[in-house]
Amino acid sequence: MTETTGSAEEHLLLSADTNGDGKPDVWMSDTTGDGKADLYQFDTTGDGAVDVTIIEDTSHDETERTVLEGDGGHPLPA
Ligand SMILES: [Ca+2]
Ligand SMILES: [Ca+2]
Repeated sequence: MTETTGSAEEHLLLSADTNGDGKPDVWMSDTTGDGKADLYQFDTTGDGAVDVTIIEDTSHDETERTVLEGDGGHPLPA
């Protein structure tokens, strides 16, 4: 596992290749430093670039997920 580009407070926990083309398309990162993933990024188009970014806020009783970028899982029109 290699550290990707990103700010110092953003730690990549896991990346996965879900469609078998050798390029990761799912990334899980910890932005709060507690060791638990709270930033999820997905490449829905298979070009290796992130299309959907979801951040998770676990500071409340109910986990809140906010889509920062993209539409939550559907490929964006080219
Ligand atoms: Ca892939
Ligand atoms: Ca993409």
